Amino acid sequence: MPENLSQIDQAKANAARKAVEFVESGMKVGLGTGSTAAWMVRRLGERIRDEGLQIVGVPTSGRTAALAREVGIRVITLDEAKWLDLTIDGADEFDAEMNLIKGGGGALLQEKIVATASDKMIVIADAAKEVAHLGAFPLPVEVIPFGAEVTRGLVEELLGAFDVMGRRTTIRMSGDEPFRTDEGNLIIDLHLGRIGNPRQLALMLNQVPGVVENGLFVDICDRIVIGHADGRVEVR
Ligand code: ABF
Repeated sequence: MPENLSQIDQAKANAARKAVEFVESGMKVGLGTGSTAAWMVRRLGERIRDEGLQIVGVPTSGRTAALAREVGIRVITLDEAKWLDLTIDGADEFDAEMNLIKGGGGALLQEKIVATASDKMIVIADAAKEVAHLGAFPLPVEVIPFGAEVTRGLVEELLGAFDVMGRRTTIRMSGDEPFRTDEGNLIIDLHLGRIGNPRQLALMLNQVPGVVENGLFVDICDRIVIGHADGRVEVR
């Protein structure tokens, strides 16, 4: 591991290292996206090189696929794998019930499909991502480009029926252009402050035509490995 890491990067790297202990030879592993997941992918590469660990990986983004190949992980598609033993991925927020907000990195759609197609999902995160109530982190909603402003209006209308603190929405940008996901879709970020009922909101958002998926992960995560700033790693 490189020296001079910030405390937060050290915490992410420690959590990733611990989670990779759950990976065994023969497994088909879902590979998450983001800076914490990148530590996990690199650690898997080390185990392949040093211990002869034999796995195949299904990446959740183009970025992760490139890194996985670079570190020597055999990459296959989800359809080739059919089902996965384990997915390890980061998160933007998690609560005591292991509900998550994901998608700050824009890869929530593939992340949710891959995690759902896995026997187990382990989240890796630094302790700062734990919250009493989800929602301080803007909730990403992936929408198709056709009629995106109309879809956004329908989402705002829907929010009126929910126990949330704020209802502002923004289209995610990348410089002067709307951000595009790996599937060519757009992301609407919902600035909710606090989400009273994540399960219900997750279900209802996906009922809006034009919405492809949302970043609330409810009943998907089985275990969370938390890296603390003082070097401790906690497994829940
Ligand atoms: C992915 O990466 C996303 O779902 C989440 O948005 C993000 C977390 O990023 P990081 O690990 O860089 O904080 O897991």
